[in-house]
Amino acid sequence: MSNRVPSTKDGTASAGGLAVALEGALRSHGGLWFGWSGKTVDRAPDPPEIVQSGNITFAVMDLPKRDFDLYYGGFANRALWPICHYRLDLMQIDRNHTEGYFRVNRAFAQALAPLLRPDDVIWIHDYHFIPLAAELRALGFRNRMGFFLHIPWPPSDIASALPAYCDLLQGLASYDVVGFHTPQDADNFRGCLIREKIGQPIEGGSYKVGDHRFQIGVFPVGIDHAAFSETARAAQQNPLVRRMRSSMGDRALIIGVDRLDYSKGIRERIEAFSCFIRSNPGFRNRVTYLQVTPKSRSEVPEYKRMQHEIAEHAGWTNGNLGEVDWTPIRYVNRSVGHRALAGLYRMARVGLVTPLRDGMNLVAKEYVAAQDGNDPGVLILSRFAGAAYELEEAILVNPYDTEGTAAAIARALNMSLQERRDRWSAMMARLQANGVDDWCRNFLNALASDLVAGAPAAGPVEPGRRKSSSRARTAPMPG
Ligand code: ADQ
Repeated sequence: MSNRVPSTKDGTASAGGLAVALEGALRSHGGLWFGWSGKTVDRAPDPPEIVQSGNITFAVMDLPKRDFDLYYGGFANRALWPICHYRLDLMQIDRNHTEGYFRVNRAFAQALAPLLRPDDVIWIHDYHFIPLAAELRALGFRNRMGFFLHIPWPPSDIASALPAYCDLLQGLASYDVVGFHTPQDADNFRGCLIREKIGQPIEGGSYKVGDHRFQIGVFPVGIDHAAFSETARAAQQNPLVRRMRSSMGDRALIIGVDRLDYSKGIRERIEAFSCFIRSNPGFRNRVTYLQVTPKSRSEVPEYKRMQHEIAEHAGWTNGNLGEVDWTPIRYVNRSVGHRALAGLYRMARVGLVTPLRDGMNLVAKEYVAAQDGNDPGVLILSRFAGAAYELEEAILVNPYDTEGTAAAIARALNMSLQERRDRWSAMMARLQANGVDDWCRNFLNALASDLVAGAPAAGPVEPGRRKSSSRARTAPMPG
């Protein structure tokens, strides 16, 4: 279950690594992928639209416009997102948003209920659906339910600013497994439970709330590194990549790729690049910084404001630093195809990934996977990205420290080939040891592990089982 579901038109997942991995996991078990259709309506929504593709059933439902605004544009993205990214200054507390979020979760649970079987293992993704397990349990479901949070979970002093904080914690405690990207996020969550006196820790890192036992786990998401490396190698012939190369002359490329989001630290990054040029005049007209940033969540006022601010800042910096034959920053507000993106990463001497806070950050991993091992570029990575736990051979920076990040850019551009190779090999080995398939498998194994131990829950889905049976019937109520 995820807020967005890959295109159901032809039943194929979108190109994103996560979607591909989840689709792979579903294909091997057979399963149902449920979520929002991406459409809002002005009336009560129809029952979920269902599309069968091989042994995967895609089911999506529309949302009333007002509900969507409250749940997604309101609570999810103006309370949960800023607070989970430690931005109390940007949170908005609004009772209508909170009430809408819980109501929409209840509606999703009610729409999902007739599609569920007693032996279904349910994996719910991300901050849009924290209360979903509790809603399903209230409807009587006893299935195994796991939750994975793709964004950070903050320390209790910050998390406790969340509206309906204890309901959210209780909601998370209703799952069988709650997964995070990093040990820090998991520790923060445990800290919240302890402080609010919700449940008690028991053996093996599990928790007990009443009669319910659940596990808190760390599952750092990986990428399909082999496919990404291959795409990057092949992308050298991509027309956009070739045009980019010829437009660069013999300048070195520094690349930043992010959705336009305040958590990504794009403004601070532009400032650090500008500081780097001012303090290293020898690099004037010898580097180009490409920032590829598709707009996102433009309906949320903070995002709209930020779009103007960053565009203005990039323009202002170019005006100040540039020359008639040199535009220091190329700032592009659009999405780039997967292949071209891989080719641009490979061309870039420096990957500048400096979020102020990030659950993981897949761009950092993609940049590493895209490099030519004989002559790799250098990753500069924020210590506040979850990826920093695994990619510690990157140049780690504090993105709030403009001069420090500027010095890291200079260091990256001056780094010897041997040091670049050593750092890259260590990071690549880490990517290979934890690919996206491992992430899926590890989570699903954890979710099934109590079953193996004989806990009183339904067994895992038998391969191919869902394919052969009709979805039109109503599942018997479990429990
Ligand atoms: P995001 O905040 O979306 O994900 P990230 O992990 O960096 O952040 O993933 C972005 C994806 O979008 C990457 O695969 C990247 O290639 C792609 N992308 C970004 N800009 C693009 C562009 N201009 N053109 C084309 N593709 C682009 C959330 C959390 C992260 C967590 C992921 C996965 O915020 O912390 O890593 O989920 O759990």
